[in-house]
Amino acid sequence: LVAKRREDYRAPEFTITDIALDFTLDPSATKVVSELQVKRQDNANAPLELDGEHLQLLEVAIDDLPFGDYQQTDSGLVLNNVPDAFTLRIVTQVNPSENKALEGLYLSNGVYCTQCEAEGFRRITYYLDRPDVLARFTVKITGDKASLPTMLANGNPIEQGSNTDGTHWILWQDPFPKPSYLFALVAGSFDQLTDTFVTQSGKSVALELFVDKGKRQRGEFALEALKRSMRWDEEVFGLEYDLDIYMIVAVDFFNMGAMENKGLNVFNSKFVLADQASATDEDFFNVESVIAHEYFHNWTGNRVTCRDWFQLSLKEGLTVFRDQQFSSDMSSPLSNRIKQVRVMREHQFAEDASAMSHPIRPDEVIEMNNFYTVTVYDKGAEVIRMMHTLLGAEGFRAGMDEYFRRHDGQAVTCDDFVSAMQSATDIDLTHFSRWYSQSGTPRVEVKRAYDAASNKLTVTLTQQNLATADQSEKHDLYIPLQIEFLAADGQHVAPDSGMFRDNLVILDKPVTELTFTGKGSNITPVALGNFSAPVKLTSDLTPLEWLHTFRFANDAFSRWDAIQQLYNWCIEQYYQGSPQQIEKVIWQGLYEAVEASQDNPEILGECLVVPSFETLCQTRENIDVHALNEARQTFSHDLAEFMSDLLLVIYQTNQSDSYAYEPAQVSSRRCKNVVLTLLAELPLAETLITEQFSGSDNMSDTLGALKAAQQFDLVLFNNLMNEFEQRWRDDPLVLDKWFGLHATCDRSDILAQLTLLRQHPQFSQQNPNRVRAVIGSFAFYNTSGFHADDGSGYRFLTDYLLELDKTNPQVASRLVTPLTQWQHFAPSRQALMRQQLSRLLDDASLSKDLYEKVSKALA
Ligand code: DPP
Ligand code: ZN
Repeated sequence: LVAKRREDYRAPEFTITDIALDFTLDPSATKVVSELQVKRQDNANAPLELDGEHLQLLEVAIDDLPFGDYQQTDSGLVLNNVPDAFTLRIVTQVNPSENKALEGLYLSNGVYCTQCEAEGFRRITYYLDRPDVLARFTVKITGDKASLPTMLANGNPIEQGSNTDGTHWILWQDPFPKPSYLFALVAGSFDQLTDTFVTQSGKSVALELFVDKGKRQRGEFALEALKRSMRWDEEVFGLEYDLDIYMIVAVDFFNMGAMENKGLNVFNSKFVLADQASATDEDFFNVESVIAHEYFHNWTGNRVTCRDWFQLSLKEGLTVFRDQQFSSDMSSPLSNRIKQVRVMREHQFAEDASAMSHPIRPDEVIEMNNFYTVTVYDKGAEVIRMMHTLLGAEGFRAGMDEYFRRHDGQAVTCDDFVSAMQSATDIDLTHFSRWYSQSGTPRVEVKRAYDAASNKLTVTLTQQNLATADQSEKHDLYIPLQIEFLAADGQHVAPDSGMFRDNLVILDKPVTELTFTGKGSNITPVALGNFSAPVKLTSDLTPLEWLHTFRFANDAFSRWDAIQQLYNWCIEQYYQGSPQQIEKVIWQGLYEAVEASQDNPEILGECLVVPSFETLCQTRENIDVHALNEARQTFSHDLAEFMSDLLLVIYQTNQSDSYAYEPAQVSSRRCKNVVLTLLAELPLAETLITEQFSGSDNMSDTLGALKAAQQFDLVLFNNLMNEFEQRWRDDPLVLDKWFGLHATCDRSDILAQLTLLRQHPQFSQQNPNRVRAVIGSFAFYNTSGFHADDGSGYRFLTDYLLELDKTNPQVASRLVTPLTQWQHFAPSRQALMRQQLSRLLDDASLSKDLYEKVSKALA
């Protein structure tokens, strides 16, 4: 298996200007007739090499004459001696019901649907399946009228009719040339929600949402979210929708979250269906943000697309940034920012420290599906955000306008994007653009030195870029660091010089110094405000200075982060076996910080979350997993005990009357449930948990009670879980929460539990949501079970992956991630993990998805 390299990109030798597809749907033998208008792009006499996999070829014709001068290979079809411009007709047959990989055309609960990004279209027909070939699509679908009343494809429906054999047909036309990865087809029987959106220029757009029969009411929120997204993109970026109709279909079997196919988004039902009874606040949030994300792709992804898949962050980093800005405008900037940073610190930092480390624009890929990563998406969004910080909102908007002016209708590169941004202001982005090519998490260290003789304090900011698995040589980056400085009385002070802007300093060399003359030695630097760059920060602040920061910093994120740093420090004392290092004044300071924030449930709720085990791992080496996990637990317990009276008051004051999904209630509810989880460390929590569970009128509180019960004890947990299962046993989407809670439970018989869960009537190995809920939750979040000292957790995952890989390599490859992230652990544990990775690599039939990750992790 050889990797493809970014630097080997070559423009296609042929292009396809038009494609007419004709589908005759059948569960096991769907016929696909494809008629392509092909044009040679260069003068060479090259053969036409089309991509195609898992296809049964029935017929090839050129300009209406049968054509025989071709070879079929493992990966496609090579046609020799073809003319410079011609019509190519290819007839293939596919088997949707056997397609368990969920790429190409497959059946999801009786619904025909497609997933083509990145390279699924080649499982439908032979084609130039690459994003830089843009064609106009016409799609005819013929199917059984009774069972498939709805048949959809991209663009607008232009003709339809019935046949005498009980089938009907419809013809769709998409006026916008597009790459094959944006093609979609859906056919089935749905409940439908409809609405209209009038764009800012007065054009009326039909909105249509298709959900499983009986789920109409659960789709209402998504439809409203869509309208909010459409309005927001007009207001903030001046971007209007461009077709007459926008459709969203929810399907139950889906590898990813959702897919932005032109005019016809296909969604994992998890990110469409939501109502008070069945969805948590977090679910509502995710639905709104994924709806927005896919909608925003219409411009950043579809109108301007990627030249090649190495450029994936061009559309994903940018679109994640856009959906983050939207979510922040819809609710609250602080909790949004914290959510984003948690993803970075828990998952992206881990990836960047692992063998899968790659720049946001990767250089080498074996299986593209492996690169839909937190690095490409979330670190990619952080890189866009830094540009936004540097250019300012206006400069950024000007750059975006220029990007669309230059590239609408084109397939372009990350360099093209940066160049458009460059044109907007005088800020030189040359050095900055290194963020696209360099992997790894930079470390930034803040240190102080005071010279009494000259009464001068020097703050030294050092950046360090360590070698990663994929790159041994590193360069200094261009890091925008938001920073403020507090004097002992809490007043702000400014350095003598050296700031790029108020509260912003640029680190563009190994060491940057800021000095304070005549202001004494007692100055606290508050660095990385709003998480202005995706870096790991270390500093010489004392525990009391973190508390000082919490009291006086202007930046809300820095205030939250100060408490997190302090927790981290405290947990370290437990981990080192000397919790007595945490003096009374620190416990007292934490108490007062919480007490002083009672009127702000948003920051309070976030501050009462102790850093996750995964986050704690990112700043440590040679970790003793169980000791660290226990240190974290014991600290949480002692914290809860120390402030139990206060926590009770907060719990009681954050009770809302009747449920609504709106920012103030969401913050208050979150605060209440975070407090309940902490209180679950103490005996008094039992009544609170039971009462909240039985009195709850919404899923957030129900789930909050279950999580607290999981923390509290096994008896209570099992009782409530059984009750929950009775109520929701026929609702797989809700039951996923139940599966996940069982799979993350800290208990010695966890593997037996997992085996039972796999036998549950609602579990299905074919369904990615179920698999993620059971196996994914266990591998990613069950610290004690997954990391069992005898290696049984690793073995369990490996056994499962060996099975799953045969049907769905894409999902298997996602779930192997925790096993590949052994770098921070003690050597004996690394050996156990590598042992299981070797078992995977020994499997001769391993998919290239798993092969790529496993072989790197063992290198
Ligand atoms: N392009 C999709 C998304 O991120 C993933 N396939 O929206
Ligand atoms: Zn996306």
